[in-house]
Amino acid sequence: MSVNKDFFRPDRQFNYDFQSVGAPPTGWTGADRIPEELVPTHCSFCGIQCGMYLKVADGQVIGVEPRDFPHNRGSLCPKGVVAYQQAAHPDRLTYPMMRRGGKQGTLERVTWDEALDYVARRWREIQDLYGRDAVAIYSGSSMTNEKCYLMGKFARVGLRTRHVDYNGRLCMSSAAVAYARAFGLDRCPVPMPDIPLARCLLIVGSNTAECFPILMRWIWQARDNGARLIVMDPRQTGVARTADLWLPVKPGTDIAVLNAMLRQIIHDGLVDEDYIAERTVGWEAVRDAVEPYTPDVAEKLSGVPAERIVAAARLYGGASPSLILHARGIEHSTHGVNNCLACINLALARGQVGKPGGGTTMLTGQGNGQGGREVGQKANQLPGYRHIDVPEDREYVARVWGIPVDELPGEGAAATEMIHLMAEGKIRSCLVICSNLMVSLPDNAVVKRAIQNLDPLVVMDFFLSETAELADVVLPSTVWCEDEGTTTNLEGRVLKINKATEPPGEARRDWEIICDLARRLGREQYFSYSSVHDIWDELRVASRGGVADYYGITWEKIDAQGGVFWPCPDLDHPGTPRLFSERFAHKDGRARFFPIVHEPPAEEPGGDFPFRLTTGRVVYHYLSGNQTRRLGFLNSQAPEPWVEIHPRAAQQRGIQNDDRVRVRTPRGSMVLKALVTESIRPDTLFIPFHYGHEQAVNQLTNPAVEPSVKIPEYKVCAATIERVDAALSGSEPPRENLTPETAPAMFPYTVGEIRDVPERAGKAH
Ligand SMILES: Nc1nc2c(c(=O)[nH]1)N[C@H]1C(S)=C(S)[C@@H](COP(=O)(O)OP(=O)(O)OC[C@H]3O[C@@H](n4cnc5c(=O)[nH]c(N)nc54)[C@H](O)[C@@H]3O)O[C@H]1N2
Ligand SMILES: Nc1nc2c(c(=O)[nH]1)N[C@H]1C(S)=C(S)[C@@H](COP(=O)(O)OP(=O)(O)OC[C@H]3O[C@@H](n4cnc5c(=O)[nH]c(N)nc54)[C@H](O)[C@@H]3O)O[C@H]1N2
Ligand code: SF4
Ligand SMILES: [Mo]
Repeated sequence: MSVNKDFFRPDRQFNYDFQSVGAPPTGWTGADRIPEELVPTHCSFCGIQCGMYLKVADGQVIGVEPRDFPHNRGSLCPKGVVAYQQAAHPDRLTYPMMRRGGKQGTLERVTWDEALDYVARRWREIQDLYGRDAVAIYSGSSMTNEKCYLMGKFARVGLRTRHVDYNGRLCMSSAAVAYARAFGLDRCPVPMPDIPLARCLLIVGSNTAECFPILMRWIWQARDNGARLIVMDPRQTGVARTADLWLPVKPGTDIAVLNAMLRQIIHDGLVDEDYIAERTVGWEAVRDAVEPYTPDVAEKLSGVPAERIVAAARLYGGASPSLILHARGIEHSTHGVNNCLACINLALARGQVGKPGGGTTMLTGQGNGQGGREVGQKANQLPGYRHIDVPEDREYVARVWGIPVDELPGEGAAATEMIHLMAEGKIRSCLVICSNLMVSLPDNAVVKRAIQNLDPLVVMDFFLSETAELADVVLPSTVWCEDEGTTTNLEGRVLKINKATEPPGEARRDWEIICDLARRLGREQYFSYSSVHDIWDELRVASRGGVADYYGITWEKIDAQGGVFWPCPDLDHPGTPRLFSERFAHKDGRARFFPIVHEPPAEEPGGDFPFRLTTGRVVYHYLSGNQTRRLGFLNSQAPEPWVEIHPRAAQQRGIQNDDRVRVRTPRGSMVLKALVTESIRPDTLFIPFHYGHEQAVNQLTNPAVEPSVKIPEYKVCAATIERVDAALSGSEPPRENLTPETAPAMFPYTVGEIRDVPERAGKAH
């Protein structure tokens, strides 16, 4: 397999003619057509949300053109260039399906009436027998704000269940909570064009070049201006190869390094005492907490050479403005919140947060990862980042929705906990929208058994995902360019997605399907929207006065300004690109320090499992791969998963490049190709997670979660690797034979309150 790393080079010129980027889908007829219309919109994939024009002829999207938008300045990455090929793809689901003959039966074509009547009837039966909370919604953030908002409202008002959560739980819920705790507000504080102002960039746990290719242009610009670059990652990723300093950390041990850096900065006299005194609370405890982390102690814990830690502290501590960019490498951890808080401690001690080009930022992953977590589809949240347990928040939203406040359910289970409740039979039916949890949740054998307990499992998707394959009812919906609405990108910039074409066959828009289900549940009066704009206007009002206030954002303003940053509390307000320049969002205006100590990952290597297995992404695929594995060019570049292993480790085990190997963890095993590379620590293995069935790395991952926000520890578990011929001759321990009854025991957590509430204004988030 060849992974063409040149694709994310900033100087590469993309040719937007699709013929240069691989074969179009079968049946394609658009190659020689002249576009009649250019529809301005944004990419369907990552959190950058690059601006693009879709070329339309005869009502079909036939290509893409650059669009000069403030944050992507006309560029697209390889995924953005072919995103449009999803629309006319022959694999599109074009009619509803239901499983006949029980769980072993097949999915067969039905009419919309049959499918929706059945679902509504079953939901009524289940709720009558087992209570309202026996039906759940598992939602996603690759959808517009309007749809994410609707899913939260549909759960609470349509189904009146408390169980609604979404895939952001798996993504960066730990970072969101860290920001809410430290700053009182969860949003990236800096707009992308501020990045070149930084004199030093510290990238912690992000493969930025492959996951946010277009952000790299801002990083190169900072580098051209002389900024220093430090990258902390167990792998020498594309961006690490260009860094001044690479910190090759053992997966799961970043706190040791971050604390040692802060200790060094203190000893070097580089803390900003005035800033600490005027703008923060809690410094003394942090100063004391980091003192034991000498460079030698940190080296022992993290594997990063002590002198590199000192060098990093001096590079970072000697520059201003300095910006820390962090992502899932530290957030997918059983101490993910603390990892982020350790980054924040560094930036606050240096007086950076609130400075143009300074501070910390999380790199939000999904297309609408930011908006999806503030419009009310989280288990404990109402629109506007309001909290479902705060009486005045409940009253406000109940009033907007026109329901008595005591009808509004309380907090539900986190997405990871829902699996537990399904296995226990407490959740009996679930609507999965915009998620492919058979690929994305950890330890997926347990997930499979849990969701097979559901009757019915209802999946709304536009391609038959690995999860939809197991569904009892499949509802065909639309790809992003068949509908309109807004997304909020990783900067907090609200953008407008426009419709370029109509849904194929009988496929229907998600919001129309949801409103139709609400009608069948007898809740029509609360879902009588005639357009997406109606939903947007209600969302604006529902968010009004909340932390994430969208009230002043209109579609017209988005067009006129090139996006609008929230908070934007009234119609004359221009929006807020930079946060915290004067004050933080806590009541007293100050940021919070939190003393953080190193904790090991939930599962450490040892005995039969000597390696640390970590997982993540490659530039060519998006998340569970259900979309990108169907796009010819992208799939041709990375058609199957591989495991990265260091030459020294490979030699010890007699493994050569391209050998087939078996990787095993306490939960399962998989066979795949070895990629022998010096760019990974010798004690670490890496597998991309974009593949399904026997190619899914989530057969192996640890379902342990962060105790307060329940994000899984995707980034480290214990593993072993052997050549397949060696593996076959050895005896492999049999996997425990799980039944739905024994499955819950596999989840080392109990269902409880999600403790992501900062102290501000009682429970304001
Ligand atoms: N091409 C592509 N782009 C994407 C996506 C995609 O699927 N494909 N998904 C989008 C989404 S939803 C997200 S969340 C983002 C994710 O964006 P990133 O977080 O940048 O991507 P990941 O590959 O998950 O992990 C980042 C890095 O963390 C490293 N890492 C592993 N363990 C540790 C550790 O313990 N400490 C440190 N410091 N680093 C560690 C891995 O080696 C990896 O290089 O990307 C977004 N963009
Ligand atoms: N091992 C491992 N596992 C991981 C991660 C990791 O790094 N390692 N990363 C985690 C992260 S950060 C994330 S964000 C999750 C993502 O996990 P998922 O959310 O499960 O993955 P997606 O591929 O985004 O799934 C979205 C599904 O919804 C469909 N879809 C897209 N848009 C729409 C829409 O508008 N409407 C409808 N109805 N359907 C739509 C797509 O076709 C796809 O099948 O995976 C997590 N899992
Ligand atoms: S960087 Fe993200 S938003 Fe931009 S084209 Fe690539 S996938 Fe799409
Ligand atoms: Mo994500």
